[in-house]
Amino acid sequence: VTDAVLDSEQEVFISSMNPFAPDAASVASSIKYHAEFTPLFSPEKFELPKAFFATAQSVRDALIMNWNATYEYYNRVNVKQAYYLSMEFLQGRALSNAVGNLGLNSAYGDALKRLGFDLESVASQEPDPALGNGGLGRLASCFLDSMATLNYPAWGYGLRYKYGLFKQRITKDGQEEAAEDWLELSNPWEIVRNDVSYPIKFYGKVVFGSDGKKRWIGGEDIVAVAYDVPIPGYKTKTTINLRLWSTKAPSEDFDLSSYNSGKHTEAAEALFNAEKICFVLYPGDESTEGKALRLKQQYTLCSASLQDIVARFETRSGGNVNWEEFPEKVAVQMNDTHPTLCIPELMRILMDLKGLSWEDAWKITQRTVAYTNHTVLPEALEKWSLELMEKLLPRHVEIIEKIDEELVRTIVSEYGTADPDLLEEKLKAMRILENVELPSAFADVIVKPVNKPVTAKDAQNGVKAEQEEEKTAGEEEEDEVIPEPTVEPPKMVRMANLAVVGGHAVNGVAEIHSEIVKQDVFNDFVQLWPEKFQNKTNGVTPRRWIRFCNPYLSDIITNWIGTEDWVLNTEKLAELRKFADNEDLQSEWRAAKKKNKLKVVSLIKERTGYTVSPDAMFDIQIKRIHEYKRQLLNILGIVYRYKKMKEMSASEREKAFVPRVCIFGGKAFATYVQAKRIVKFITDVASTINHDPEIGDLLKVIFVPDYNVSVAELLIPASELSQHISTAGMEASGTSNMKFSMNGCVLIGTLDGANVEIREEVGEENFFLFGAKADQIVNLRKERAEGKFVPDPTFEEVKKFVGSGVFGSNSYDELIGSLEGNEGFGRADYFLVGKDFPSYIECQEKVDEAYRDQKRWTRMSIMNTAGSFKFSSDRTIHEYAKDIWNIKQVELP
Ligand code: GL9
Repeated sequence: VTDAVLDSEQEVFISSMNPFAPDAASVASSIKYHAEFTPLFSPEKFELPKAFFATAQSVRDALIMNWNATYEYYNRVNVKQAYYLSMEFLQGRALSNAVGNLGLNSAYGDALKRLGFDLESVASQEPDPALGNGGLGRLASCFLDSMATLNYPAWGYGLRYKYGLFKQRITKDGQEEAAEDWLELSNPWEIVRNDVSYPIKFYGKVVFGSDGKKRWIGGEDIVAVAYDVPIPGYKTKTTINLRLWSTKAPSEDFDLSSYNSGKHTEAAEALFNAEKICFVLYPGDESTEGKALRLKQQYTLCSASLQDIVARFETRSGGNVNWEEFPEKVAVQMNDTHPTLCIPELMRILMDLKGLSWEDAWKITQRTVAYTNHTVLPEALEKWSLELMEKLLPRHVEIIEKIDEELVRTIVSEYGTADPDLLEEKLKAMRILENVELPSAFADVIVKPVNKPVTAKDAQNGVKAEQEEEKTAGEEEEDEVIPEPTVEPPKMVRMANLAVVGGHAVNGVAEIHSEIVKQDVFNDFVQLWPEKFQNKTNGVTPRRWIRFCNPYLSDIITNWIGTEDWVLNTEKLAELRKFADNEDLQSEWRAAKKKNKLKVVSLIKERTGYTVSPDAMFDIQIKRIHEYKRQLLNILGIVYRYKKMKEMSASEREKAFVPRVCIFGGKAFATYVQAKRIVKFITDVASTINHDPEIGDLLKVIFVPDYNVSVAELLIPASELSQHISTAGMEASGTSNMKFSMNGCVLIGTLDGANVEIREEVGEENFFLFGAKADQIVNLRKERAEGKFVPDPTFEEVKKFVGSGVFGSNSYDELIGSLEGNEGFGRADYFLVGKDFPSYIECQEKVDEAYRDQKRWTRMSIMNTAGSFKFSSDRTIHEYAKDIWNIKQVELP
């Protein structure tokens, strides 16, 4: 910026920029400066979208100063740094969060007032970046906030998708998806780093170089370019980095002569091929092309990030590189199996590019990487076709084969050959390569064939068939009668097994989940390496999820416990317990809830057209639509309630039921047919009940379209009851349960995921528990499939009611059929909706009873906030730092 464009006020702002103390006047001049000189909109008018961009640019100035200082300091002190690699970061809007973390709320609030705006409406102009699908991506973003806040030297690495998670529209046919062009008006928070880019290769072949070393040559070359997003900590100068990669073709790949001869599409083919890798978050992967694209995405993330990490390690070593020190300077955390290619990629870099031996490279790799498992659903434990991977990443397959061979050696030496059945079982469960011949060195060690032949049809359906089988377990095997020629089953690479073998730590995300991981999913590995397995119960950032999204409640908490320290030390929230029955606190508490509910009343009106009463209980279930999360149980409970209401007189009804607004939100994966049927069913039920004049405010059902982080920030503070009702053992943790509880919402839930620990912390009397326990599920499913299960009459009644056509001509056969026993649509109620239905209904009656006594309810609400100290992501990050990454906090001077 030249002096000519700086007016005097701007100069004052830049030179006196203490991010903790600029006054409204200097902030206003900085916003005006950006409105004039950051050329995104017409210079004449200062209107809303432009006001947002100018404000964001001005905040960015403050962020960049701290971000540079942090970067420079880490380089100088050369401490060990952790890198969180994730295919997803569900960041949500950044403006209020950045202003809040910098402690600049009143400066920006006042400055914008001077310019004729208010901070809240300016902030609401920001597109909500959704580079994630749900809990896993949002967790990554909460972790970044905690890393920065706690002054941990740590970065995030991800991909910069051009289109984020789809926009959801609700029509009379249910959910429709549209592309989410979050970059349309540009992204003020990112800094494109044309100086930071790396070559990425696909396809090609492996040859021996003249030095006798392996070389990966030929194929398709693309370039990954870094886009940096500064992540500010709360009340600290530390501003860490989220580095997102975007892909492009090397500039020489544009074929100018083809272009000039009129072949425009062909000329630009290489460009498109490279750029399409980062077009969308989770491209549909039913097709082979889709699978290849997803694998390319994963490899791009791993390769670019590791090249970058290695380059920084070399720079920081100052020309004196000692590779053995690598794990003392670098920790890499793999967020689920998606970045598992880190393992062969680090091996490749160390051996092929840096000249290390296999043994040295393996030791370094294992000590560097660690793996977090986020789900036990078999369809989410990724497997890649060996054939596809061999084509796309031939050198990595060689490395994986060798890792598999070493693993076979370990297994054989551990279990011996005396009991071939045992050995076969172990190899089958643990090998990285599935349906692949044993390495030649072991060919005669094992007498039995490791892989059973399957039918051609099975082979064709590959993993898909296996996943479907898991999803729809209980289904009769139909194709046994027709004899078919047997063929080789598909050869697969099991990424979870690779992650367990290649990393030094494996963790689950809640106590019960980590137990299931140990007892069930990776039990064979636990027997070999018990020391690898850990638990790290998830957490959420109390900055975004109370302090900023719920200012009314935050002020009350601060007043009653006498300090705002609780935002950093959530254990202080426990002090609220002693005031739980205090009438003054109780009435302030209720008033705050009411104010938050009023905001949601407007949101509902605006998004759905329905008018709801702020005096009714707000009962919320917001999460991805999935059968295991059992939105179907919730809506059938509502249907049952409605049926009972219809059977009563008006006065009976009013006595029997507490008025409720039942709110749903969430997206169904575009090709998940059953989940989309659930969305459609909820909206059909809503439209019948909401238009029933007899029912009025006693019951309203709302599906809030296009659920995202910003919507959650409005709904959670307004919630009174929230539903976390997954089939026990299936939700690894859940994180919205923590957000709700923090905001004084009472939970109804099963003993699943983090619910178990939340209930322990807030007290069982402040949690509505129902349903089967995780250790009963296998047996219950078996009984169900054997026809031994006798459904409760209430369940039969509700299904019949739905079938009678009250909710429109659609009979919902596929939906309700999935809840039947071992016939009908073949789902045999895998998620045990029928089993848990009566206990759910009974529990909901207890909820009504508790809510009628507002003193009791408010006490329960306060006890939830007071008991939520454990669920801060600060606690989680401290545990990762100490037990897995071995990194230390470093405060900037
Ligand atoms: C998930 C689990 O299902 C959740 O229970 C868990 O809280 C989060 C974070 O650990 O991870 N795993 C997973 O694949 N998703 C999760 O939410 N799914 C999405 O993010 C869509």
